[in-house]
Amino acid sequence: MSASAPRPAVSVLGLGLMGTALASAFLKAGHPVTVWNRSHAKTGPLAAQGATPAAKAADAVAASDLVVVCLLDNGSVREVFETLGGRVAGKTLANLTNGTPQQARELAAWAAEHGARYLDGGIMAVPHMIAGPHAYVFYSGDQEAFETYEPAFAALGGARFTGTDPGFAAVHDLALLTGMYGMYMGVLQAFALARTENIPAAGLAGPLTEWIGAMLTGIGQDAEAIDSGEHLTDVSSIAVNRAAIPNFTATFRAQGLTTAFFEPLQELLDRAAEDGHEADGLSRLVDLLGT
Ligand code: FVH
Repeated sequence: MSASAPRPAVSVLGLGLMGTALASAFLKAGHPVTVWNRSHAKTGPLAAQGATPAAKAADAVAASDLVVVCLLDNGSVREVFETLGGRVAGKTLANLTNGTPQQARELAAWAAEHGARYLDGGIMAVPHMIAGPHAYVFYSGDQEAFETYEPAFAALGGARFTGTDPGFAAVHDLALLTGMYGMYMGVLQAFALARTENIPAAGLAGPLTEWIGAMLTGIGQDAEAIDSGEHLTDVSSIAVNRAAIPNFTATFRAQGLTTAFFEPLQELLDRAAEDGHEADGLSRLVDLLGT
């Protein structure tokens, strides 16, 4: 977008922590912004920044061709969409609410039935990161709509189109958040163990951060193994990890902590070993995660 081109108007539905950050970023980038929230009081701070508050979702939708939606969940989105009905015709709905691929496909079908273009999105940022260098959003769905509004989406951070299947952004979002939740669960267990021996969390934070950072450098190698099916390792085998896990369960039990975190991992390692994969790396376990 050239410096002199007018910025398209954007309406933001949902002014929770994230919706407020999104609306504020659009305002700062020079877009005319209309905002709506179920509890009207939340429009106040954005109105003070220059946004136009709308009393009804339908009024906000009427104000802009691009409608960005960020609500608690896709059940709420569906409820709000149902109140709008045919008033979304001709609009682009960019729904950045966390949800499932199936919900995204259903909302895209609903939008198509009502004459709107639909983009689903997964926000890879927390509110204070929005518009900063590390924030980006996965999008999927109507490619023409994405290309039309890509310069506007740049106000939020990076914009990564993952495909025309509306469910793809949610798949990417959920995959990355799965990695995050796995990390958090591990970190919480680490703090819990340290606390049983009066090691303060602050004392563990530095080494834990360094260690997790070092381990993250292996993700690319794991990806190559998973895509090629070649899991033989010169780093750390199924056999050695299988031998180590009982040390964790024994220690956690002895310290009065639950061992539930380790049980699924132990079960996967046992199955991999029984299937003859003791010399493979942990990437092999991906093959055992089917239901
Ligand atoms: N906050 C974060 O760090 C994450 C980062 C990644 C993306 N997530 C997802 O973004 C969605 C919104 O999250 P949020 O943090 O803004 O959530 P809240 O501050 O709790 O705001 C929720 C808004 O949803 C409105 N709302 C709830 N139910 C309904 C409904 N039935 N009809 C209409 N609006 C509804 C709520 O309105 P109100 O309670 O203020 O009246 C808020 O505007 C979410 O999917 C995250 O997973 C955020």
